[in-house]
Amino acid sequence: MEKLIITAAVVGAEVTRNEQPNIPLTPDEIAIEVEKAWEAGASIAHIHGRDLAGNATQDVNVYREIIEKVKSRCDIIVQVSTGGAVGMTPVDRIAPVTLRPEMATLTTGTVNFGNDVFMNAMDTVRQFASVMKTHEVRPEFEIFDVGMIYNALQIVKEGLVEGHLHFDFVLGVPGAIPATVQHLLHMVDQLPEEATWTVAALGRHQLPMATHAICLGGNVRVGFEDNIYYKKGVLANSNADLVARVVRIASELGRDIATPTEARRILGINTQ
Ligand code: KMH
Ligand code: ZN
Repeated sequence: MEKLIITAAVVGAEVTRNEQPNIPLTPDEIAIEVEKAWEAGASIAHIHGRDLAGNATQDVNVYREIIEKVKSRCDIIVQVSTGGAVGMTPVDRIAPVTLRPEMATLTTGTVNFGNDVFMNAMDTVRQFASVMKTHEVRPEFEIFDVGMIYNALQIVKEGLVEGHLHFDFVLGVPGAIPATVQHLLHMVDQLPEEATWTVAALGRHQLPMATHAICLGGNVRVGFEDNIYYKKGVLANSNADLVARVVRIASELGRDIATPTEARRILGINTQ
């Protein structure tokens, strides 16, 4: 099996400091939190921006500051969000890709998101893929339900995404596909043979689904964006604690952890 790529989704767009007092919000806090997650074994940092009030923003200047601060501390792969928060315009959402981070997320379909709708019409998906291609940013397909895999494969067929294909299965969002082993196996079955995949499961599903992914040869995303607890009723002290636990489980199961350099090779990220 390939080495395990761990993504740390340290901030997200939705979690507040009231809900998780240790969530990083400012660029400095995010960079420090990412460095700790990297030290614990993460090779990708999935990043969202927050403004001075702590609300989600896709402001290029905020992302620029975060990326510069992260890169001054560690060599982790920075993956910017193009999902942003529900209700943002496509123009705002795609803006951080112009900074040419190594990776960006690309959600390939519309889905209910709790009481909201996370809009991703195919025209928007195509436009985002095209901007990523122009800026040589490797997409990670964010897959909230099975049909989104086929939308991703469709834009690959259209030539809008080239090279290695990497999918992130986001399981357990209310309104999207639930976090079960049966659903995970079915989704993995739909992928082209050479594609790689990660599981990002929400809340109490994060740890069991991560463990399944380790066993199945997939990769793992943990962090406050998806889960703020360490165990039932106990908030996590840091994103790094969640990463460190995955490293320990992987070690017990005999799966080595990928460094960022190894993750770049596995994901076909251009290092020139
Ligand atoms: N905040 C969600 C609506 C992504 O980062 O690309 C979308 C999201 C996905 O978080
Ligand atoms: Zn995100």
